Amino acid sequence: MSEQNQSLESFWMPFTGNRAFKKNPRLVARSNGMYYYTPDGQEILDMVAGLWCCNAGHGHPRIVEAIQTQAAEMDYAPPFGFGHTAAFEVAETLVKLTPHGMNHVFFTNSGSEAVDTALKIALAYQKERGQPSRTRLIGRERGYHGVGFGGISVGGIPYNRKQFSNSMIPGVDHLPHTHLLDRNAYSRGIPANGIELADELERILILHDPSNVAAVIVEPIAGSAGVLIPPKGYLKRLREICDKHDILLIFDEVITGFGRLGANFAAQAFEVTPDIITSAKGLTSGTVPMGAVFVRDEIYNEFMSKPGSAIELFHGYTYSAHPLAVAACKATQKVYADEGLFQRAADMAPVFEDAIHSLKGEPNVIDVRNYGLMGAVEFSAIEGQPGARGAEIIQKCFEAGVMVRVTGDTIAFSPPLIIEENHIQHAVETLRTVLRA
Ligand code: PXG
Repeated sequence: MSEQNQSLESFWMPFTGNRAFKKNPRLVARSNGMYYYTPDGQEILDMVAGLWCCNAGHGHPRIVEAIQTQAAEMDYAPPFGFGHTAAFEVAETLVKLTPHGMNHVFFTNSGSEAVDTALKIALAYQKERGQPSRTRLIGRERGYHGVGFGGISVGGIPYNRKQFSNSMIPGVDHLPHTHLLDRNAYSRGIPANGIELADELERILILHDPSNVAAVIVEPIAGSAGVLIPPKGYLKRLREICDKHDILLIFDEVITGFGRLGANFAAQAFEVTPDIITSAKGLTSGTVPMGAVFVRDEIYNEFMSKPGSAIELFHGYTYSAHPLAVAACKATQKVYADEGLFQRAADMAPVFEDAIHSLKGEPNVIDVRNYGLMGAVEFSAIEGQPGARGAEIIQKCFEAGVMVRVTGDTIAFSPPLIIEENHIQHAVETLRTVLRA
């Protein structure tokens, strides 16, 4: 074993083929603005915002300074039974970004924790309001809701479930996914076909009886599964069905929140208001781990309406509203607002759309799709080797100085919102060259 291989051995890497990676590592050492830099100084254009999270770009001086200052001022504050003022301040700032009537937020440290928190709030809420039979949860095929037991149970990525198939939480069902390649390939923005897939919710509800269902959870745009954009009218239809049967609707906005779609949240971009929004990633522009769960006032008020002053929700984390995360979040939100980055995402979206759709007709391309600053190019699989083409393409892109994300044979883009036109052209032309080679 070479010295380098030995030094990579101890870290059991997440969601990575460890053996393949350690034979051929893709290492980064530094980041700034739109770029990563490898240990030997090669510039890598970041077309995924790290992992869909660094929306303000890397190393923003105001965010860096806020974190440094906070580390010196107060390293940690206990959130159970104590508080620090900046946590309350940032909560007030954040709830102003949500749709009307969602004025309360619960802090976590990740998207996975946000999802499990949201599911627990939904279940506890149904009990609190006297509907204890509402225990079932409904997710969707190809959904990604993190890696907690709740998240993988409502999630719909087969590999993420297979190793744990006997340990899922009970009483979960799944909507069909909305990826209709044959009918919607090469859609620009919202695909025209497939609203009827939302009606599958009615069928599932008839099977289980709506009075047994607590909540439905979906990503407004499925990210991890390869940027699956909801068909026209689909999310509104889900909302209508949930309303009809008094069921909570949860939007998992871990990726779609904080400007990714050119709006605060997908809820506003698609004009559909859920009852609960989960978020993370762009919340702090990926700088310090943090997640947040926003709830409608009726939910919070239900918990607060009982007499007495006992604990209302038996849930929380040692690091909920960690001072470093709060400082990073405050600074990040200020940067987003002062630099108009959500509007910038909206302004750049058509440029991005035109650029990636120019890849139609390149070798093995079978679909291009986009919304806001999220996009994907899907390739035909090599026969008998699903995922092999995708893996090869990201490796070649990395060698050519562009970081993209792969899922199966789909390449995803989710760049920092500070992206400029020349970055978009460079990334697309690099991919084109890789495809033609
Ligand atoms: N919900 C959604 C919608 C996500 O995209 C999570 C929950 C979980 O967040 P944490 O912070 O626990 O990782 C995510 C995370 C990929 C990829 O390959 C996507 C995510 C994470 C890692 C990889 O596209 N999303």
